[in-house]
Amino acid sequence: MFHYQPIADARTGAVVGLEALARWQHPERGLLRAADFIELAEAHEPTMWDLTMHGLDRALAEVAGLRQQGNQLPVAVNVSPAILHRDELVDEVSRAMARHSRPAGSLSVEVTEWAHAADAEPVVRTLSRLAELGVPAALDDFGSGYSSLAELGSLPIETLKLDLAPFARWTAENSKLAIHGIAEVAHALGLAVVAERVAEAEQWTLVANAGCDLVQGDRISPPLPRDEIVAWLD
Ligand code: G
Ligand code: MN
Repeated sequence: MFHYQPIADARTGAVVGLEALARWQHPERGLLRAADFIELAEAHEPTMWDLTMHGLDRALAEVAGLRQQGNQLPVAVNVSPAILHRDELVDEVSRAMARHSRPAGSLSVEVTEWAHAADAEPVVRTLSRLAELGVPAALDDFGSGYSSLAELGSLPIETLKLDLAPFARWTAENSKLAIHGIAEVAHALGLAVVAERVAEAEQWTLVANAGCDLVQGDRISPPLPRDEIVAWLD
């Protein structure tokens, strides 16, 4: 099952998309976040494949028809490099979009957990083919996860998702300088920048002034079940 978190324009606050985040309703432990079980699934490639394919179908079904200011909201699905090398992924994505009558631009993928990538070359091929299909890719958790400058410059991506967590121990002034610099590099490479984990109003102001294009985080909305996000969007 998924919860959905809005991604908004950094200047206007207008919602421009939703990220689907995996959740697991555990009978004893309650609602588990992706961080609590995704690593386990990643260790077993067929499990990760099934989870992602099932999730893709659910996310397309649940977000189809959701509009904001007259525009169809696109949904971003997280995909691990552990399965991005599989050739049949592009056909599966294409079929899922057709099944839900979703046009190009209504789905994107976020590339997570780069450490699990066996080999970059097949991943580059898959991402290029997805882009041709109208499914752009974002590099996830830049700055805190495993994604690095190597991926930033070599993958066919359109968006950089910059995690604000590492800046928690920086001064505001240094954070602003660094985020500004990172945004400049990303823009020079033709990428849009999403600031992730924007929790406070001051952080939103800071990242907007530093040139980030989009914002995501609890300051806008935490991830919510589908029905609650629909109500929130209204
Ligand atoms: O929601 P939470 O903070 O637990 O998410 C932790 C991380 O797990 C995030 O980086 C997110 O992108 C990733 N994640 C969430 N859902 C999925 C999913 O369905 N598949 C994969 N591969 N990663 C996911
Ligand atoms: Mn993500």
